[in-house]
Amino acid sequence: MRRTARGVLLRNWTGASTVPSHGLYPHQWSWDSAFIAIGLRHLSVLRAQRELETLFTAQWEDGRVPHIVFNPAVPLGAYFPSPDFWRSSSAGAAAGAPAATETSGIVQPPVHALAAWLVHRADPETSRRRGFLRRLYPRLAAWHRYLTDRRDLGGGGLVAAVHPWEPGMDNSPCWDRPLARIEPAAPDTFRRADLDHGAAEDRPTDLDYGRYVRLATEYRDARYRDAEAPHSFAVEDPGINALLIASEHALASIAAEAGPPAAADGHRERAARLTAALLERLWDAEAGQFLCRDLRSAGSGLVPERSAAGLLPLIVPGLPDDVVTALLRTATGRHFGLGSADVRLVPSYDLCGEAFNAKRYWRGPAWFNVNWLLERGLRQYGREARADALRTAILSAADSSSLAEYVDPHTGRGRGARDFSWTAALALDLLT
Ligand code: 9YW
Repeated sequence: MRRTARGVLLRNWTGASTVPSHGLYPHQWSWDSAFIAIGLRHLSVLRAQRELETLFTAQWEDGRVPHIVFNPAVPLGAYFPSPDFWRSSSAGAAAGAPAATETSGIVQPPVHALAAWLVHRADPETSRRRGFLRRLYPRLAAWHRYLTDRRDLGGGGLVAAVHPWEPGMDNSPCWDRPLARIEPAAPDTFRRADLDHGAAEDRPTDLDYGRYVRLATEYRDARYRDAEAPHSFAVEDPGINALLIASEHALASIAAEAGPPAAADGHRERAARLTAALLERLWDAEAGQFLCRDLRSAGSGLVPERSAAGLLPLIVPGLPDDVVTALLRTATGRHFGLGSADVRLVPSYDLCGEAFNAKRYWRGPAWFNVNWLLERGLRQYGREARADALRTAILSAADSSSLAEYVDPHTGRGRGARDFSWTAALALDLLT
């Protein structure tokens, strides 16, 4: 297993970063790289550092870290939307997009400071010798500042996603309502490349894609300036915000090690403020989990759909006991089935939800990054036996599915791409 996972990471390395999967995703993805670095640190600390450094060379001057950094050697038709769609170097110039590298203009969850800290810890000596954290710290701080300053669209102290791709869970049923208001782009104005590699029944629908394209076009046409963009999709997602908080804690440790030491307190305070806002705005005691808030609905209400993103705050330190207890009850209950005989891994979406589909991407299948985060959260809250069982289940599903992109949560059968980088990386991490 260890050998297989290493082999995948070696083959998916392109010289300065790692592709999520050669066929389906032939560029560099933001949160993938963070998870990949967490695994790569067990294989080569230098590569793990490089993975993050490469991503951050594509950071925009406004602090945003784009969700895709395009590899210029890959033909345009290999992935959609391609650089000629995003046009970052021209349309993004006002927001400070790099001139020499093409990127997307949206973001993904901020797992990077957490990853950087874990990479540092794997070999502090090499990290210090190379000035890894010293160089990365200001970039990570600017990245978090972009999110907290420019993306607090609801004014309540949380970060809003402006596109369903931003929380990294493209077609989650949580987006169905907010997306229903979006007029899809005409199907003949774009060509999907994902269907060349994946089965249509496993992927988002054409209607979904029409809406993704419309929203991305609107943002691009506003030159990626958050103050001016219409942002007709604006959702506070518990996953993004929980990862930001975990990363803000990591940033405090990074600042203490390699930044201005006084900054550490500022990061801890920011983490505390974000945690309070998360509890205040997204916790639903009746549901026993965190929900998404749709900022564009009348009354800007919580979305009554259970996504696994609503369990991810388990990685946030210092949650009140009653919240942790309720989250565990929900995770182990009928909606997510953690630890029950007929559920192999925690699904991306409510097993009892109307929209549940065991095959279709983020509408049911179990994903390895989500389960890895939950394993970490369980351990943080002292649920060692549950964490051990989940670790075993993750490793067994990773192995039997040939390191699949995602699996059927009931059977563990692999779906989507195989030899998927973050599956390999996170399995390697759990093995070490
Ligand atoms: C796409 C690369 C990315 C992940 C996302 C996942 C998918 C891209 O693949 O989005 O084309 O749909 O949803 O989380 O980062 O692995």
